[in-house]
Amino acid sequence: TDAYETILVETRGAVGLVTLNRPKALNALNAQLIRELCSALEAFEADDAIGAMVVAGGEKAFAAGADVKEMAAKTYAEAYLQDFVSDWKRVSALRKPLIAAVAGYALGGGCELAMMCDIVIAADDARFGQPEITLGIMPGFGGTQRLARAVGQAKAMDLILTGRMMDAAEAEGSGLVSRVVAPERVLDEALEAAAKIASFSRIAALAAKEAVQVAAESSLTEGVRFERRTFQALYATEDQKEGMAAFVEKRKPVFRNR
Ligand code: CO8
Repeated sequence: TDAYETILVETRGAVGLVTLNRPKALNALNAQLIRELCSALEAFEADDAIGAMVVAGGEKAFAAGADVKEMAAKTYAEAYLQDFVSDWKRVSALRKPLIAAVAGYALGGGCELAMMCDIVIAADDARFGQPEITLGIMPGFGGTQRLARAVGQAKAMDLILTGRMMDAAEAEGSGLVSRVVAPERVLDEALEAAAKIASFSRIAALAAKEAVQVAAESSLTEGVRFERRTFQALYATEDQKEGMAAFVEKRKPVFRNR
């Protein structure tokens, strides 16, 4: 982890924290940062001591988008042959819960990164948008799809076609954001939520995340079927026995992730 140059990586108990750290460029997401972020998150994913992860930015920006200076000269042939931005699949493939702590700008790829997280905690000064159209392009890492699912077609079209930003209140009201807090609270709020998640049965947490994700990609009947089978499967875990025994015995459960 000492080798990372564009991110800071630390653990807080059972929570893995990655802080984007290119403040002079408002955390613009260049290829190195994307590589380092994916590696750090995958290392937490593989670490049995970690139950949930937080990705945070700085005070002024979560991330102001893909690095425009790095992308400016790219040709279609390069973009196609390098499968440009496909690295991002690694973030959405994570099975452990991932929380975004967003203060300041979350634009373009920064907004798309936030939308790849399972919970978005925003400071009341956060601003979200997909300004790609102002650069002669369009969102490239899921923005058209995830924003439309999160906030509906009417608002997604408005944001993507005009490039305007929305503030935290509008983002919360339209379903993009889970919670809005004061800027000085945003990181702690995210870390506390992650610590809470990490304190539960890991099997239950991963299964619940997976089931909610299925909702975006299936019919109601198929989704409910997946949920029911997954729910039933949890009765095969020791953690279910422990969680319910602890409730009945009025004590705290000790989950062992088995
Ligand atoms: N790329 C590269 N550098 C950036 C970026 C960016 N996206 N955003 C800000 N910076 C740099 C600025 O160039 C400036 O550097 P310098 O001091 O060397 O001139 C520094 O950060 C500070 O920025 P500003 O001086 O502009 O700060 P302001 O407070 O005046 O403005 C804004 C803040 C409004 C956020 C402004 O910086 C801005 O509009 N940034 C660009 C926002 C944008 O268009 N983002 C979308 C980028 S395209 C994209 O994300 C495509 C996604 C496709 C998928 C790929 C996923 C990674």
